Amino acid sequence: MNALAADRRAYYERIRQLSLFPLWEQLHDLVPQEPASPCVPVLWRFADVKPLLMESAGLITAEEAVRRVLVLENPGLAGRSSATQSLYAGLQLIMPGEIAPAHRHVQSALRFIVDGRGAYTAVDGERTTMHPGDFIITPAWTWHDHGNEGVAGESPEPVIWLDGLDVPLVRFLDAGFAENGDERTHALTRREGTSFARYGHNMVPVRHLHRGASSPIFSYPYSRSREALASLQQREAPDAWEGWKLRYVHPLTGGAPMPTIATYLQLLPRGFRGKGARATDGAIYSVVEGRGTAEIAGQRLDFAPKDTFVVPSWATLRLHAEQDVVLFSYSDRPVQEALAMHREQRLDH
Ligand code: 1HN
Repeated sequence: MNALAADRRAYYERIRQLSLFPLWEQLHDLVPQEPASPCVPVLWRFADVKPLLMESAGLITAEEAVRRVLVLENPGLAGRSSATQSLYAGLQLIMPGEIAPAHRHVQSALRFIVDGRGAYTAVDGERTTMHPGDFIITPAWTWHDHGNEGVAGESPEPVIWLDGLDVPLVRFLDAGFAENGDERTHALTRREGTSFARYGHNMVPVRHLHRGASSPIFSYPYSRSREALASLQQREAPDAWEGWKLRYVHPLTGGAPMPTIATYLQLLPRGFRGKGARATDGAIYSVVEGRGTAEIAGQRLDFAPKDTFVVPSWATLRLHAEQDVVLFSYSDRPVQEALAMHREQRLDH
């Protein structure tokens, strides 16, 4: 070490006593030329996770666990309960007859129903029956509880859904509050289907209009979203990057259903070989239908229905479909757009 380097070292040591350090040693990491996320591409096969989730039902009840969930933690973000830097993902199991008790929190949540029938979630006084492929929201600070009463006339089934929350984002902002309900279930104040009747048909009530940052629609049923994609498939050519891709909307604003999370459903036709694209919003994908491959930053992940995978920020994604493929996905794009920092780039191969 020359004299100058030794002087610098000694100086750094001295100023560290006062919680100071020289920016010039860190500047390149603090202001990268492009996103350099520690988040990595990763896929969880449902065939691997389901048996482990079922095993957990023998170890703990939903009631004791409060939420019986296996967290899908990105290996690049170990110990942080995060799928991407801003978003959380987990697979939640509710067995027939169980209740996951009422609570509310500042974190916004989505449920994407993956497996099984007969469960419901109650949000802000209204119950919604869950069907595979339904996209359900739990807006910030709304009371919610879940249960599984089964389908009349059918044998009871375990029900599994993907939870998506803005947990890491809220933690980053140190803005989290939560409360447990006094009762196991929160009182119902509206009959099932009321919100969808009011807001789910390209119409809204003339009086008593909902005012809120989150959508007044709690459930976006798969049957309706899937029908829209099937109809587009018969009418127009797919986009070369993403097939037919639709965004779920807050019916009163046209924006995302919740302020922090955007959600999408897309269809890729059998044999589709998508061109590459990247975006600053990393995303979590849930495979609804079909097998295919996601090539993410050069890594090939073969997916099957009910699998979950993560595309990190600014990683190039190419999608290939062996069969007709339907993908649900969510990201923090509304946050990046509100802050005027969202970017995407489409490659021509
Ligand atoms: C939560 O409240 C639920 O209500 C699921 O079902 C997963 C993960 C982290 C924090 C809160 C739920 C959650 C969660």
